[in-house]
Amino acid sequence: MDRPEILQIAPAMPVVADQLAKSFTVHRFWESSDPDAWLAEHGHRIRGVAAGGHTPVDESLMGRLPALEIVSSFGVGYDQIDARWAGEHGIVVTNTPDVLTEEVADLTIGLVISTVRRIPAAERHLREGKWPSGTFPLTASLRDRKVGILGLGRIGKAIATRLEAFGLPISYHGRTRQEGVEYSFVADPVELARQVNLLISVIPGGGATEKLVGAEVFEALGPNGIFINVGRGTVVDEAALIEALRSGKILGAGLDVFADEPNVPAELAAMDNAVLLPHVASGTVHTRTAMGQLQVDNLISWFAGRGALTPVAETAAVAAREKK
Ligand code: NAP
Ligand code: 8YV
Repeated sequence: MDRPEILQIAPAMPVVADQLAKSFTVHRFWESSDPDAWLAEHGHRIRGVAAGGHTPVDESLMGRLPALEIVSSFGVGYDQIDARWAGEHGIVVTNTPDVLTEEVADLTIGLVISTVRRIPAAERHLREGKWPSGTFPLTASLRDRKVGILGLGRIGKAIATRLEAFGLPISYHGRTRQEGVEYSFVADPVELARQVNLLISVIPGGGATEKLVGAEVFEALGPNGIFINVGRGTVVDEAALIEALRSGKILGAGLDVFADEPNVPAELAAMDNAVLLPHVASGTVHTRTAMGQLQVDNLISWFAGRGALTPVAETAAVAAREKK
């Protein structure tokens, strides 16, 4: 039987690339010198897409793949994929939930402490030979913090569990109240920021959340406030964040994600009250391997007629309909 033809749109870890090559005929799309001509000639044979975490998969690509059945993505966030369009056109989109939850929550705690206790600045103080001429200044503390979580989903809950162990009170905002949690729900993000002084954003990107965290939120968070973002950079109005950090409207920020990755505003990079990471929250060998395995398993399961393992909400109906 013919092996399904897959379009791999971005380079992948060897564990992914090797397994794809064993089960499918793989086309390395990013290496094409003329993508339009390639799609016109070969697009009709493509039945699956292996998507990277950041390369867009939109109507202009999927619309030229008439036999496309499934887009399997690497990452839990899928704002780079037009999943609604896919669902409306009978295409399943899968992501990699759960396997990265604990890893991302661990890194978030590291970022929280680094930001509040200024660990990178303290280390620079030592490495730059400044210790003999002066002790590092006293910092803010976690001891007087109230935590607000924007997006109490899988990762938000794992962050909350960890911060509970630190003895900190927790409240949250999302579109809906979460079942089975005792943290207090706040219906408005600005009101949540007003009630806390450590605000952690872990909501998905996309049109619905664009610049949800802006000047009003920072004003409400206040001059002792710390803002952490491990969700998506597009959720934040970066100009407003820079202004809030520059003017002392908030105390500090810890960011793993940015609006235009890998480009980080020079103003942010120059700020001593911001801790900046290059989108590494899931970036361990253990967890990236698990994510890659789930991406491959979704494709294998689909083409073996066993259905998609982790379809996203917008395409869940297609996945259920097509399961043989
Ligand atoms: P999840 O379980 O789907 O949780 C997302 C949460 O966001 C839900 O509680 C949801 O609650 C809330 N939400 C969604 N849309 C919202 C809106 N318009 N306004 C307010 N709240 C909204 O997803 P997850 O597994 O926790 O992952 C969350 C996100 O983290 C991903 O989408 C990704 O962008 C990001 N992420 C980043 C990294 C990294 O490396 N930095 C790694 C993994 C994930 P309601 O439905 O009640 O609104
Ligand atoms: C990945 C992420 O780094 O899963 C997500 O949503 O943001 C990260 O785990 C990224 O998607 C892979 O490039």
